[in-house]
Amino acid sequence: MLARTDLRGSTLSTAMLRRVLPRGGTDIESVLGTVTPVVQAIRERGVAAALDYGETFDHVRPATVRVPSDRIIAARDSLDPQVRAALIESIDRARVVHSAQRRTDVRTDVVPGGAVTERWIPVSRVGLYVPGGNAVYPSSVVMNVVPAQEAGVGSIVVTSPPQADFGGWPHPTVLAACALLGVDEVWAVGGAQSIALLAYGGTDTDGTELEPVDMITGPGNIYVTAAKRLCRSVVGIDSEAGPTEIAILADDSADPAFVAADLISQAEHDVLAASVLVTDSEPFADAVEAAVAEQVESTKHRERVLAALSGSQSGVVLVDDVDAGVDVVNAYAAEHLEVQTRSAADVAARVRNAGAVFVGAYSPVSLGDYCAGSNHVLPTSGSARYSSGLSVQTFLKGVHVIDYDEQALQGVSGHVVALSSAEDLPAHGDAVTVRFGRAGAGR
Ligand code: HSO
Ligand code: ZN
Repeated sequence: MLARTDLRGSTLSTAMLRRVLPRGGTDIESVLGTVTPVVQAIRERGVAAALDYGETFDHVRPATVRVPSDRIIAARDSLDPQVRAALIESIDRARVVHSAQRRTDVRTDVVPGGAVTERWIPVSRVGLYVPGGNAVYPSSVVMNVVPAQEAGVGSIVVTSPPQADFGGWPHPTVLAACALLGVDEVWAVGGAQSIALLAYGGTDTDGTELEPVDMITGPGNIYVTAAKRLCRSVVGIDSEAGPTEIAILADDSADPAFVAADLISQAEHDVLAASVLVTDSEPFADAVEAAVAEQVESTKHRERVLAALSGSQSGVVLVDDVDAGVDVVNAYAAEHLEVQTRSAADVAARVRNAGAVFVGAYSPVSLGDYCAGSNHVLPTSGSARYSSGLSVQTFLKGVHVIDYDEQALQGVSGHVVALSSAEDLPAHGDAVTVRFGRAGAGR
């Protein structure tokens, strides 16, 4: 079911590789017409409009947008003990990794009396969207909240669709994850309306204010992504995430059953998910195909997985050798890249473009999805060529603080004046020379 692209014997440029490699695409433009009036309505009518849309799309209208805190506590207290233990482990590991990412302010003495300090200031208020839909994602709560908290973000709100099955509140496992993380502000609102409400704020049905946020993170479907694009001018947006992707670079030393299971694992997310195997061994590719065919029969979401694996975004790419495979995966820039080859760590060290790299037979993507300590919010659709996954850095703003004394300014004043003249902006030069009693010297 995995289509094959045979690149053996060909030397292709990166641009050509990008054209021939399997890749999906979501057409955000195509839903902008649907989403624009939603964003507009939330802007004008706030909560009332959000609840109206929720009634249409989620078939439920919660009493208030803000989830009462006793609901959140109750969800935590009735959480399955095994899930609770797993979430706590996931949070602890993520905290260890993300707390190590914290940055310190850096002061540079450029000249005596002239210093530039780079200060790292957390975003004040962040909104995290947690989707409903195909799956419930308490793990995404962890992956978004932990770096924000470790960055020092003071105010965090989680939004998630109201669920008719749970009394109009978000899924209890999502609420429980919030409680375990110490997040007590959760809004029961989903989809595009959720993004717009985070961006513009509103007044809840009981009169309490829902404060707008400074930045929105979190995954979502095409409508959520379109709403993020439309709200970009008023609020910071982490990224426009596309369907999830796994690429596996493997040689014949890998276990076909492991590789097949990993390809299936990410295909489970979405019919548009991409699973791509890059290998230099045709017999190995055949063995993986056979293992996929066998495993897919007993997998719970068989139809979804089959649709994803047989889509044009998935496939097997045959290459001459592992070196050529490295070129292919660098051109592809997968969200997740597994390296299951001989000397996997050495091969992985040559990867330049990937959201995250999973080394060897015992670092599957699903470890990273939940419990490696790494973040699972990663760049999709080839954007790993120029962007990174979610981290503490995502929630920090670098601010240069410039502190020169009189002598240090005077020492460089001639250069400032020369550059201001060259740009025909003499008032810039004057703003320096005025301090030394030579106003107008820059003209
Ligand atoms: N693989 C997804 C994250 C996820 N998997 C959440 C399971 N739950 C995108 O990195
Ligand atoms: Zn996953």
